Amino acid sequence: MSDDNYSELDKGGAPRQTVKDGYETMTTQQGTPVSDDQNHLRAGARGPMLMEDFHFREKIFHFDHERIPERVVHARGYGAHGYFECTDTLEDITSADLFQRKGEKTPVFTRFSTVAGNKGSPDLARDVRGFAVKFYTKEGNWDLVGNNIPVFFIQDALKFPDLIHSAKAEPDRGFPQAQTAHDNFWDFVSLSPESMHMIMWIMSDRAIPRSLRFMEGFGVHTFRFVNADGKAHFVKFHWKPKSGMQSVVWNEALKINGADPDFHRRDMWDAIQAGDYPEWELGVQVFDEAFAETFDFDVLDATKLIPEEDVPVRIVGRMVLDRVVDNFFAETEQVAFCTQNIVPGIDFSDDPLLQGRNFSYLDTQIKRLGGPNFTHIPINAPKCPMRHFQQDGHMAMTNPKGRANYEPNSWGTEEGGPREDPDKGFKSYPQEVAGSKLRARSETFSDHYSQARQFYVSQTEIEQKHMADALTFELSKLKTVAIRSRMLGHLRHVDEGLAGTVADRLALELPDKPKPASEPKTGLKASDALSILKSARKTFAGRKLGILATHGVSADLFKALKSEIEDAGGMVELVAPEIGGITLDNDETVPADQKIDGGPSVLYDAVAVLASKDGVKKLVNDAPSRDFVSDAFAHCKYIAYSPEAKALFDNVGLSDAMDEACIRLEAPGDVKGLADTLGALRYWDRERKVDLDG
Ligand code: HDD
Repeated sequence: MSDDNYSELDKGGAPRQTVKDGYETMTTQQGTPVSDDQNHLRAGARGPMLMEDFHFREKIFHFDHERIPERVVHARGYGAHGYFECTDTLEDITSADLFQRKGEKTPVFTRFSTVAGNKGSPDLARDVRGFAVKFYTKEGNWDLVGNNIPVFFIQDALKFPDLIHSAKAEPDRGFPQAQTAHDNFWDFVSLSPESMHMIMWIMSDRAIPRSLRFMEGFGVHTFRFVNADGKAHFVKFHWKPKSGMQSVVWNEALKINGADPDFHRRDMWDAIQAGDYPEWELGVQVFDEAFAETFDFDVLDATKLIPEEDVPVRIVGRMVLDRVVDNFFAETEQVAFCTQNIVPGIDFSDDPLLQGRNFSYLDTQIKRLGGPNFTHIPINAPKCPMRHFQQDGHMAMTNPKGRANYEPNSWGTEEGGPREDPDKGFKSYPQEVAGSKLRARSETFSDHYSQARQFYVSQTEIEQKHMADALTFELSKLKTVAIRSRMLGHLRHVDEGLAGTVADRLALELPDKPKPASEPKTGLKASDALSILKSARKTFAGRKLGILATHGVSADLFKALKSEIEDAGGMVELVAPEIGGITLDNDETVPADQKIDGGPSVLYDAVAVLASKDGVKKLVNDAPSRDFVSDAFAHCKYIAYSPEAKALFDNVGLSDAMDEACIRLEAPGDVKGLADTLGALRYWDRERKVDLDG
């Protein structure tokens, strides 16, 4: 801003901007124009404050009340707007309006989150990610409040407070933040064998996604689809990312949390702003009572999934997120998801976790948003007509007109307000219900290990290694050795090899296996869909290459590299010793996106180092430049480099280690096909060589 924008100086000497500079008039919340927003009203220039200063009081009062309670779980989140497009109609299976017409779009708002950390915690915690979608359908809002993992820790909602208390910071010391690597969490789960399947998932790379754009989502529970004839099917919901799944490695996650704690939200914001809209396919697994009866597990048990090999996922639509929020608080913070929000054609099942959730979400919104009218907040309001006789309450914004606030009434169709629609109105599926009133867990929920094992054996060797690493890391943080040991007992039911590896690394004897509630099933087949790497889509689209470059590098090579990546739908950032950028060998200047201290290689999916002979001399002694290459190497990334840059690799001791994923670029032509190669995303063969526990 130029100094011309100041019309006068305050008495204190500070420049003052006023309406004379072309700005709009500032007012109080009451619309009263403000003459001075720099000094409160006082008795004499050096005297005490006067209570009558309504502008001061209003401004400070409002500031004092800016915060609302953060969500008790999933406090840290990031949301975006978009649409759902129906690509395959489901009219034979559900009457839900959004699935009736191919090509029709329904607006959505989606919020992703971590579970355990508070609002200000880092994005790359090892944690489940929330994946909550609000569909603004023509027949009301449908909230599909899921996670990026298809199963859950517990079977009964009554245990949710215990689970969450154990996972969050310990109550006496107030730490650790956003981590499960502490005694309370592992104490609880090791005493709750039903958690073992979920434990395998959170110890896998699913819990450290590279981007919110590169993860799957799941409705988790079994729901019901009901068609126009009242016939019901069971359904499970799946979100599949268009760009495929991708995760980081743990050492990288730790460093990203330091380099950019907002890594995931920034990535989402940047992608949408760049027009590279994140996209997922919506798939459904539809099955009937007959399948449910013959399936090995109870479909009402949220600690179990149905392998895609048993019931294929039918793709019925796609979700595109194409608009960032205008205001984070108004939209992302105030959005209120409720599992109870369903629409005609969709219904609940008797899953005891889902039934309990249906109470909790509405209840929590009242606390968080301050009253029963949170549905009047624009982000929560349906986009279809709303007509009812509910009235008043705190902050009522949309209020009925006329005298009718009850029914039946005698005021006729013009003034008498709305009435029920017996044909199209929501009807619960008329399921037969019988049984004694009791507190009990069905025996069909008692197998806690079989699917944990199935998940483990479905992984590639490198993914299994990551799980052993994660378990070792987490358990190594416990102060109580007995809890470590108890977990090893459970792991023996999952896989003896895994239990043995973790026991060795913790220097513990393997304990006896705990007695299972029911004998685990043997012989469940591996399911490829459960592995990130087996379902890889091999593309660099939507990924980012970080080029560390110095003055004097070849303009032709630099430009060829940039085009190769951008033409493949990737992004490129220039990292340079100075933020002013670099001058290429044709004297052209390119501004840097990051100064090297602020652009470590952990922020990129692959890296390149381009240096001139003189330039590289600077890099070899620079700690951030040295970390840039040694981290990229240790994190199994693809690394392209110009011949002059090799000195940097030699200097950090990598000269003999360079492998086929270190790609030498001598001339511009060498970049041809590089984007395809980088589509593999990591060169996992390297990992065993760079890891003590290899
Ligand atoms: Fe929950 C928030 C997902 C079990 C109680 N949950 C919340 C959010 C997600 C989930 C994504 C954040 C929504 C947003 O972005 O605003 N929760 C799940 C999944 C579960 C699950 C996939 C198991 C399948 N949750 C669960 C249980 C209970 C709750 C069993 C309680 C009985 N969850 C809540 C809550 C939250 C919440 C306390 C906190 C903030 C909010 O609701 O809006 O009501």
